[in-house]
Amino acid sequence: MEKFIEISQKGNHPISRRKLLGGMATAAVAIVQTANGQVIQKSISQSDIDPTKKVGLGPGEIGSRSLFVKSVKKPSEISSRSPLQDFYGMITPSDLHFERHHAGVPVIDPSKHELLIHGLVKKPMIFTVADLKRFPSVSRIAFLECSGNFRGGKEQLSPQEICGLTSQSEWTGVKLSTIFNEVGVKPNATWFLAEGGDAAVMTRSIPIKKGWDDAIIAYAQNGEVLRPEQGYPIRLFLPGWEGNTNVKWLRRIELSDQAFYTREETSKYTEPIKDGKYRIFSFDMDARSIITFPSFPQKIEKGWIEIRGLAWSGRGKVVQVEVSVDAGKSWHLAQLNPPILDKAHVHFRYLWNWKGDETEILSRVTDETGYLQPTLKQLYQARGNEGGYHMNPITAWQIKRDGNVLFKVESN
Ligand SMILES: Nc1nc2c(c(=O)[nH]1)N[C@H]1C(S)=C(S)[C@@H](COP(=O)(O)O)O[C@H]1N2
Ligand SMILES: [Mo]
Repeated sequence: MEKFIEISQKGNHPISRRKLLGGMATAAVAIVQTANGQVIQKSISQSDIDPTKKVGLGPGEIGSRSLFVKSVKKPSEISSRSPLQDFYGMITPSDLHFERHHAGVPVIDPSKHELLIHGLVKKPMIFTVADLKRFPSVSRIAFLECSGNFRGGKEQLSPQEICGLTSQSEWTGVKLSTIFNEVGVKPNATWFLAEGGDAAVMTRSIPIKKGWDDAIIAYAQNGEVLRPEQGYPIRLFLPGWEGNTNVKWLRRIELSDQAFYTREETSKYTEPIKDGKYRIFSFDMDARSIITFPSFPQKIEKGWIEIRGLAWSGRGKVVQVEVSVDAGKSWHLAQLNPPILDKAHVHFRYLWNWKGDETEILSRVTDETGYLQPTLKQLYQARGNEGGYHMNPITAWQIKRDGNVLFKVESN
């Protein structure tokens, strides 16, 4: 405001206070209407942080996030979760991809890293990372989700805390089938072992069919080489399959005529089902959806709200997402934002006019196999309530009268 007076007086025309205020309304102050209908006076230049008054920082070697953005993964000792509630669209920024390491992130020099392929093959071979990059490349956008991706038990949980062990990237690499053709798979090979070069020496048995179908030896993610946390320099990527089978820091593949029954697939990554039985090799990630806005710890105001969320299926495409704004009594079709890709997170939205009443909002997805996302009760009925892996229940949010949003804890 002071600056404005200075400028006005430069021309040496004495001006009245009235004229000055009138002038300000056109030059430095605007009368505007806010989205909720209030009419206010808005100063156009905010003198203390006016970015038009000072040349900003020059270009950098790598980009950075705005100082005003506080999106973080909040790591625990064994994992860190994607802040799903902060995302727009379908891609997870690489630095916000969830992480799950069984023995930390190894430091691997790509010029020394090798992939050995042996067992039931005609020609056992070793590939360097450079060798792998000489084969025809493929890229595909798909999610990666840990099968331990569920947390509940209290109302103060965000989407990140409930199911932030899922993320989506564009993965680039060479098809495993291309490499299979190179080494020549023997006809009696039915499984292969994938082994990682970390301190956990993660090993998993994978049916050979998945290797021929759509497995990728990935060396890049979202346009750049893999991040160390995601398996640099190479990882196995199995679209739609439980995170654990996507072996990072991949160093060995052994083809066999049977499964290997490794530690990870026997002591872990098996789920209790009824009557004291367990199921093993449950690879497909079941369809799931979650509303990410509004969600805890956000607060909403009355009026039109775009309910937003993510839906995905490890068995194919999402065909529909339904949203309920009356605690599950009635369901409405949500809009799916294209592209709707196979085994990929899809962004959905549903317009809702919140009148201020207490209610619950929920989403449920159906995938192309006809599978409908179950309730927690249904999951417990089918498998007993020991919890375990592959929990994909419908998530409900309680909307309080004051606009606060809380996770709906369900009893078994
Ligand atoms: N070598 C190796 N591969 C691994 C793991 C590991 O600890 N070591 N963790 C697995 C688990 S349990 C999951 S959920 C995914 C996580 O992948 P991300 O950290 O890239 O999100 O990698 C899998 N691959
Ligand atoms: Mo996992």
